[in-house]
Formats: sequence, structure tokens, C-alpha cells
Amino acid sequence: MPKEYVVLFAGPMGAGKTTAISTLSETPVVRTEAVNTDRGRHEKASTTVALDYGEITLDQGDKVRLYGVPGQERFDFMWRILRERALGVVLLIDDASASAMADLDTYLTAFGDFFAQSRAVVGITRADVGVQRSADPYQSRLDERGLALPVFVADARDRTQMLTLLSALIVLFELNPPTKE
Ligand SMILES: Nc1nc2c(ncn2[C@@H]2O[C@H](COP(=O)(O)OP(=O)(O)O)[C@@H](O)[C@H]2O)c(=O)[nH]1
Ligand SMILES: [Mg+2]
Repeated sequence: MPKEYVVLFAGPMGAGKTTAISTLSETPVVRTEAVNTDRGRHEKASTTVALDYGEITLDQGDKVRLYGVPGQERFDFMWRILRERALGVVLLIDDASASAMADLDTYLTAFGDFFAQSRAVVGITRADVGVQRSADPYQSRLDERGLALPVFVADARDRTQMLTLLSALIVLFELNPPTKE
């Protein structure tokens, strides 16, 4: 029976989330304006947040729903549902950004539950025009935090490289299926 997965693409602005989803998706990418209903945290009754959506069918017929989630995380209803349904996270970090290592720390914390459960992979984008130009310093940061998860240098414009990231995440998930509560 074909399965269906939800995968989140997270990371700071400019890291390549929209590009990655466009590169991977078989369907035209939909940019959704979603209503943020978290009234407790925001002045306005509702604000809109944009998210990218695409789909890909894997070799075995499994379908993956790909969501690009905006820079800052909002802990409202919509995010809780997306997070609960998500198999895992592809975290993209822009190696050409001066804040790349700080961004990694921020997102490791924001998606700490996924990282702790080994349901995350990291893609270092823009390494060709980047600062470190290598996955090593980022991998070391994960090691320091006790997270033995893969870090790849990956160009968001390259479908094969994005498929490698996605496949690595799915393999991790299948090795560590979430325990039912
Ligand atoms: N040179 C280079 N550019 C990249 C790479 N990955 C992504 N980009 C570019 O980075 C830019 C930002 O990507 P975008 O998808 O808009 O980022 P988002 O804000 O995370 O959605 C786009 O112009 C991409 O083509 C890479 O590995 N190398
Ligand atoms: Mg984008």
C-alpha cells in the first residue's frame, strides 16, 4: 500500500526552501496564504503567513507532501497540525549568510523535538558562494549538541541533491518510526 508523508522544509529566508520544493515537486508549487489564528500572541485577530506546497511521488508509489514553512515559527493551530502530521524536517541553512551558524542553533532549538527523535536532516545550501563551503563545521555543531544526524552540502536548485536529502530523511524515519502514545 502506498504511504503518504508530510515533510517540512524549514530554514531562514534565502536558504532555498521555495527553490527546493519547486525543484522536487511534480505539481506546480502552490503558495498558500494561511490565516494565523493565534490571537494570544498577536495584536491582530488574524495575520497571514505564506507557505509553499508541492508534491512528489517516490519510486515505490509513496507520496510526499512538501511544505516550505516561513522563517519564524508560529506556534498556533495551523503549525501544530502541520508539525503533528510531519514525518520530519529538512532544515536548510544558507552558507553564504553571515548568520549561518546562529541560524543553525536557532532552528535546532525550534525543531528540537524532530532532531531529538532523529527525524531531521540538514542541507547546507549556497556553499558554492558560501563561507564555510563544507558541511564539517555544521556537522560538528550537531555533534556538540549530541545530534548524530546527517548534514549534506546541497544545492537547492539540483533535483538529485534534493532527492538525496529527502531520501535520507525517509530512511531515518523508517529506521526510527515514532512511538505511538
Ligand atoms: N548559488 C547558489 N544559489 C542557490 C543554492 N541554493 C539555492 N540558491 C538560490 O538561493 C535563492 C534563495 O532561494 P529561495 O528558495 O527563495 O529561499 P527561501 O527564502 O528559503 O524560500 C534562490 O535564488 C536560489 O536559486 C545553491 O546551492 N547555490
Ligand atoms: Mg521562500
